[in-house]
Amino acid sequence: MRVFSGIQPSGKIHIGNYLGSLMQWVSFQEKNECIFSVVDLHSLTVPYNPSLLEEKIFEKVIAYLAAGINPKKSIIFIQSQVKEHAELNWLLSVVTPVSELKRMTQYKEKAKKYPKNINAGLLNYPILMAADILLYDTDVVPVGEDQAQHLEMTRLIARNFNKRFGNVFKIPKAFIPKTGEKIMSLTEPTKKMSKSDKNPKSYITLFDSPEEIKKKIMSAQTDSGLKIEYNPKLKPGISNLLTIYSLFSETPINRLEKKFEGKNYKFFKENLADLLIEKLAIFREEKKKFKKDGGSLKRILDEGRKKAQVIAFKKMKKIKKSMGLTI
Ligand code: AQP
Repeated sequence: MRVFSGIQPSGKIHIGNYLGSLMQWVSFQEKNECIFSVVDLHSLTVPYNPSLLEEKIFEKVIAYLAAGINPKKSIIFIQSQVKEHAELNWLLSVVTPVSELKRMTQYKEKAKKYPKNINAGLLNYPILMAADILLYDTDVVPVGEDQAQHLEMTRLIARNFNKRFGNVFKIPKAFIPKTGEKIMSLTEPTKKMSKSDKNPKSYITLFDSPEEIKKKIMSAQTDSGLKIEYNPKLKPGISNLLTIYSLFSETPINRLEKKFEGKNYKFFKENLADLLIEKLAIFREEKKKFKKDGGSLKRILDEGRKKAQVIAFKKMKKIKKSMGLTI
């Protein structure tokens, strides 16, 4: 199977991105042909600082490598360096209904969040995402739950295109994990943990220092109860922390409930902070390593770009031909 996924460099990569998406990539890598991109063109749709963008892009690549993505097995590349993504975005736009784009939850939420920046890119985001996926004849796309709607849109665009121009695209499937598909904010546990949240206490980044991790976990919002139990409706805060604990420790939630029976929230949070400090150490170490050796990061990306370009160029020819364009 061919697997494709990406993360946008819109902010600091957090444990939600890791548990919902990046961690799945590592398991897919064992038996599949995988392509992982830093989808930088997507991040241009919200306000950003151009002088900080490159650093954010490199940080995502370091996170991929530290998580266990092996550049000898999988392709790692930066989206904007393979021009076919932007080109296909345009071609797919002619089979994409505007009415469907306007229905997208992410578009509505981001338009509300940035009322002075409701740009066409924000509306067209799902078309570019479809281009990313369809360009590589992708079978499976591992993503968190928030991207399920966009994946459906990709499938719709592919079907529309195939109906009009012949059987050009594979119809990809989303892979959404059963647990960790939606990690919630630490400060407002009924809201998704998000990179672009203005409050840095709402998320734990993969590169946070031990002190930051401890502070954020200890101040995470919980209810006034005493019992450490999983009940997302009544106890969203503690349930979210249990989910995070369970995934990082590879322990089922019911075993954790037993383990922490009779213990208070403070004790549980201290344990969780220690666990995260230990599990995220690899990200801090790799970042330090690559700071000293930026050249090897560039080499990995160069190789990835070349491999992605070969696949994208070949596919583009086929797509353009099917549309009657001169190639
Ligand atoms: N809270 C989350 N829980 C589980 N999975 C999540 N993902 C995002 N948030 C959570 C998954 O992470 C991958 C990368 O996301 P993205 O960079 O494409 O952007 P996003 O989905 O919009 O994620 P953010 O963190 O909320 O970023 P901003 O704030 O910039 O919009 C995706 O697979 C996503 O599902």
